[in-house]
Amino acid sequence: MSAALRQPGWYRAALYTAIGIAFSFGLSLATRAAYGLDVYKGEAVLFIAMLAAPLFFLVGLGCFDYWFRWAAGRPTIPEDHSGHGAKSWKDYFRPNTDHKVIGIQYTVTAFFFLFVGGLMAMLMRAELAQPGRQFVDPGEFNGLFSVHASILIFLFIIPVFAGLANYVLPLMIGAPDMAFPRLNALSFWLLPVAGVLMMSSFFMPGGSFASGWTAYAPLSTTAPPGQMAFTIGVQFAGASSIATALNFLVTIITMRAPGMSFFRMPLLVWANFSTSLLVVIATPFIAASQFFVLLDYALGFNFFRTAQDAGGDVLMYQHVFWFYSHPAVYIMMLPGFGIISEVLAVKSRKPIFGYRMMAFSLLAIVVLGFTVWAHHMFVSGMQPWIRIPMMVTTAIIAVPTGIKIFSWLGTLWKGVLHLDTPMLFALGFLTMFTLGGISGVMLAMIPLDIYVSDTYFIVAHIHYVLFGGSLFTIFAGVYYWFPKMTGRMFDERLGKLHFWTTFVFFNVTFAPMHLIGVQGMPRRVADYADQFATWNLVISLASFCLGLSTLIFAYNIVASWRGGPRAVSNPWRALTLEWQVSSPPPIFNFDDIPTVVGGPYEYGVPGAVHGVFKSPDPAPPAPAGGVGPSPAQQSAT
Ligand code: HEM
Ligand SMILES: [Cu+2]
Repeated sequence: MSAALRQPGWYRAALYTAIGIAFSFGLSLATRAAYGLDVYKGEAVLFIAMLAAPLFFLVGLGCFDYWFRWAAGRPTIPEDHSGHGAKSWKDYFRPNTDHKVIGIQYTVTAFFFLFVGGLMAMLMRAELAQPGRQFVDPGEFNGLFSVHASILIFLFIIPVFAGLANYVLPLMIGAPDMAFPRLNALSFWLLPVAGVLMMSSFFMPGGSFASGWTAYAPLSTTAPPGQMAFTIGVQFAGASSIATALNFLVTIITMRAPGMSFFRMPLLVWANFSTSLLVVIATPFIAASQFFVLLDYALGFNFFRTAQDAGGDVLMYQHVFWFYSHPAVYIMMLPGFGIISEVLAVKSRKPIFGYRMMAFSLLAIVVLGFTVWAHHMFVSGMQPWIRIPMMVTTAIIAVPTGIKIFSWLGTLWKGVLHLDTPMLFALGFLTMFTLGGISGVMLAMIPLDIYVSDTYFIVAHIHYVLFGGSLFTIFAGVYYWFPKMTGRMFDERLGKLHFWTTFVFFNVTFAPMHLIGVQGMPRRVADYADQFATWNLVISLASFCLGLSTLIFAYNIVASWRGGPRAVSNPWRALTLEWQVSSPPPIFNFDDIPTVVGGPYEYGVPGAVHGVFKSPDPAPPAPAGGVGPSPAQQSAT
């Protein structure tokens, strides 16, 4: 037992978590005693524990062992490559530095949060099925929609894209791993911490955080302590995405295979390159805003507090928050754009129409994404003139997005379409995201925005974009790379059933929300006027069916992973590099170093090749279990 407690792993993590709690308890008591305050204050202990315990947990788990030894000048233990790759399902429950294992850990964890967040949505819809009070009181309802939205944004969409890219991106550029494998593992393990914090807020005194995922001050600086579960949880999730983004940037810039110039990179790589730029520039802003809230809340600073002439400025919170959160909507869109480009080109056997414009439009979105934040504040009392430039830039950002839509349509045009599951989700994405984009352009117009602000029209828009947009691309991507990741084929009939049930019930759930929104049903309410009763019942019933449809997906994935037919290395006859190796790929991705000789999408062009593989003559063989550093590891240390 004591040996198990010294080794990094779950036992040591439990021990260190306990130490972390004891430490925060002691720190709080000692500091309060030193300042002559009441020695015990539950809230103070809780806050320090929320910060300290997760960090102790990560140390115990072994996330920092290597760096601690290195910092102390002691001999570091080089990554033991016998731990690379996963041999049984148990290997997914400990830190691993293989990008393929991390990719799956990320993706599965994120889907776990999708189901948690989805259950909360079902509870909300149960409450909203009829006017009046059914299951939860208004306070609990506020908690439900806040945690629902926060979990789905910070712990599902953003990380699941990082997970999929983690798996396929190094393969696509011909690299043996990510640039910083240890940092990669740490990025993943920060996520469960954030998730546990957010979900545990339901058990905190005063209830879960209930200020919405936007956590506007001064609501958030005066809420019960559960609010800190958001404030601190977001810090962990944000640190995770910043670390991953840096990892992607360095990997893409420095680890491309010979011949892989920027304009030979698959668009998925371009998409993650752009997203990572957005993440490293924007995410520090939300980190700062939540840090200020924490200081206001716990220590009585006055960034946002205006009470008793503290001198704070609440409007400032909104500016800083949206300076992150508008770019964040593209953090939630661009990786999906990449997935769709892969799927559409392969499944219509056509080169991507306007490949370079596709890449440039991604970069244009990165830049323009920072110029529009105040369109979220049209009704919040800014200088009226600021609204005009914000309306204009918001309309302009639709241009690069439009370029992408038309390029995809151009790719489909006269293609040989293979309407299987990934393709159906890609086409579903195209239509649904376009509708979400149109309601977005409508919302950019100040007069309309003022009219529908805080109504169900917003809820409709947000779900067309995030569910019909992001989630459809995620499904497309999971089905598309499923054979590569698991070595198995999924059940095509169940996949199609999943698509059609999702598509139909998605529209029945969210389309009527436009209507009741324009008619004046306010958002974020647990109860509503009788005139909206019929539509709300329809919406609730459809949303339950929509919830059930994801069970088809879950069943298909689990059953096919365990017992589906074996996948060949390239079931879709795709050209990009990840399909040129076995399914699943060898431990270090490539037995022979690939050389890239052409574009990634030359489908239908006779004799076109993207990459060729040749053995690098008598050079050292690829490292096998436990001996010698891999190229990835050399660059990591
Ligand atoms: C079964 C599907 C879903 C249903 C029935 C559902 C339902 C709801 C409801 C009732 C709200 C509260 C609306 C309000 O009054 O503000 C909400 C908010 C929200 N949902 Fe969902 N949701 C679903 C799926 C998703 C997914 C997949 C995502 C993202 C991936 C998502 C993201 C959000 C966000 C960001 C908000 C907050 C909107 C805001 O108020 O700013 N939802 N959802
Ligand atoms: Cu925005």
